[in-house]
Amino acid sequence: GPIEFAPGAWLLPNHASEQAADILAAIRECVRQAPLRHFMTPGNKPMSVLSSNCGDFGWVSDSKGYRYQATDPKSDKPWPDIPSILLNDATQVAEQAGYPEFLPNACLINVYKPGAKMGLHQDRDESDLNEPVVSYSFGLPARFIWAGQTRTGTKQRLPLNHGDVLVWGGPSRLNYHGIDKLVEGTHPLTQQTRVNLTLRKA
Ligand code: MD5
Ligand code: FE
Repeated sequence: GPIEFAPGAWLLPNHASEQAADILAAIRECVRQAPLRHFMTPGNKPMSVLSSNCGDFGWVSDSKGYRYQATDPKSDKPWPDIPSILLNDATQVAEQAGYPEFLPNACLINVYKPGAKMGLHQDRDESDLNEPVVSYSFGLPARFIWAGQTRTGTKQRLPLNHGDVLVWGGPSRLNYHGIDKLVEGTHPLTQQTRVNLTLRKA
């Protein structure tokens, strides 16, 4: 069952494994319309993950900074809709964790290949930090790093496996976090990758 590993932060182990194939098929259609790309950091270095978005808003990064925007900068077209199977599940999961009526309008799609990582950061580009974040892990396993309210605090590590779902809210919403360098492997649904879907209210 669900594990509250920090105040307001829940891990639902294996929650989405049954729906994984359907969710991933819908996401494959999204990235056909809005292709994966390496966003550039504000320091003008390519991120190691491959990214795209679905939803009314997408998280983007370039030399001008991080922001949410309604169109894909590659095409200037709106992002694809969030697949209903994913949107409905995210609302349910948030409710189970104590955050009723979560209606995300942004879903960041991050694809990790072996060697890709995510440095310690806070998710603070959203306008209402009282809204939770719901995050799905599919495919290859990863080690989640989580550091509390400061970058320099004690780091805890949490394995994230295929089908695991995380909900962050309340006092844990601004915790620093990242992903260790992905280890080589192969998964029947995602081949040599980890797929992370992070749903937020922009
Ligand atoms: C991942 N992705 O597993 C993570 C999952 C990202 C990102 O960090 O920004 O794309 S999201 C984990 C998360 C979200 C919001 C708050 C906290 C963690 N937290 O307070 O630790 O690839
Ligand atoms: Fe994050």
